[in-house]
Amino acid sequence: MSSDCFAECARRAIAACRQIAAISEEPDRTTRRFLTPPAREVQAWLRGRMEELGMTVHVDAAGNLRGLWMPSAARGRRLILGSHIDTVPNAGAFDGVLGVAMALECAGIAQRLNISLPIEVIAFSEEEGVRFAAPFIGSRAAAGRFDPALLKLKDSDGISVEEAIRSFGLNPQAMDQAAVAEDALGFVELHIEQGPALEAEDLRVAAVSAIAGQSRHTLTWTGQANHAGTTPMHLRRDAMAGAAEWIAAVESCALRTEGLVATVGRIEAEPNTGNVIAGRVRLSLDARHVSDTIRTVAVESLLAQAKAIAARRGLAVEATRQLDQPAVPMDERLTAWITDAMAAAGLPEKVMASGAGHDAMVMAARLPTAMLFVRSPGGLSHHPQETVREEDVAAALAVCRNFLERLAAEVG
Ligand code: HGY
Ligand code: MN
Ligand code: MN
Repeated sequence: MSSDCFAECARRAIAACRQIAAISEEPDRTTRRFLTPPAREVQAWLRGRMEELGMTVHVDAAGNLRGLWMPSAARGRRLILGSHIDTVPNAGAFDGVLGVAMALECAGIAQRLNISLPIEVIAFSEEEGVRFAAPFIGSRAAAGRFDPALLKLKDSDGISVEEAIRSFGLNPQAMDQAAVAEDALGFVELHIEQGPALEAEDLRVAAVSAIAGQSRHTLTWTGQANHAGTTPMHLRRDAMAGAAEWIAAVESCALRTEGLVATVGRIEAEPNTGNVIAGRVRLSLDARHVSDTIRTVAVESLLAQAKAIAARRGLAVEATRQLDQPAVPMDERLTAWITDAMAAAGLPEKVMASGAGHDAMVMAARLPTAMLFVRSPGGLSHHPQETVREEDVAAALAVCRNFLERLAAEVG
């Protein structure tokens, strides 16, 4: 295949992402949560592309859309490619969806080159964890690691995961059938880097060595709501001031701990009005590091600091954990084949850790798993100006072609 062919495939993948970005819960920005109506529209759009590729298509009990191309000459063991189609609020067009669009291009490239390798493409239903504060629902099911307790979680409208699955026309009791074939050759996730590293080195693509571990908590600070004008400062139990002191502590802990990132991205105050001292504040903690020990020690220290700040201020603080996801190394053999494929495409064999979480970190529990990153211009992601360059996507697809041929040759 010529470079023009890869450029054409890249243009098609980027155009798909931009069209899908317009399918949203909100009129003027991209927001697409787990099993909402826009998710069904995106599935219909992708199903069309899968059927054009001659794939057999189904939606599993967790709402993952799955297309399987089984070449007649193939003997059965498949490669699984994919990523997620849900988004954060006010998202960009490429986080997750580019991985699905590129996976479909890979299937087309394999067909064009008669690479006799069965390929299953999965569009995971839920990676971000926005609707139910529980990420990776789709890939947990695909990895055979679905926890039935997830079915009970409720969204802000009081709808449970179980009800959301049923109203999408799916059977939550069939979750076991969502697990991917255990004899699959492996899972590879194509994804934007979502950070500044590749741009800083002026590189188009990178393989991934490991995905950082993640801790996600919600902390609820409780004080005493009172009149902002009549309550003397020394008589206050101000939940907002206590939370603010802790948020500053979170930032300084991350600044002094090499490789740690920690974020308070969400805050809700009650009664959330200017002339009332906040009686209750609920906020999020997201902490990540490639070392699980450093991450867990830092989180424990931050939770202890929260208790100390609350005690000194006469507040109560309660922490609930949503996620304790260990760091996950990628499969060395698949990653070596990817870096070989990069070299064969004339690209530097860059390998880097991922600060962002991905479905790959869940799928790795079931299959040999690897990732290929595409540069994020401006290092921007989880933002409407998230973008990619056509020539980087084309380069990544040339790497994929080399990788597919290597995999087919290795499995014979
Ligand atoms: O938050 C993450 O790391 C991913 O984008 N869901
Ligand atoms: Mn994301
Ligand atoms: Mn993502």
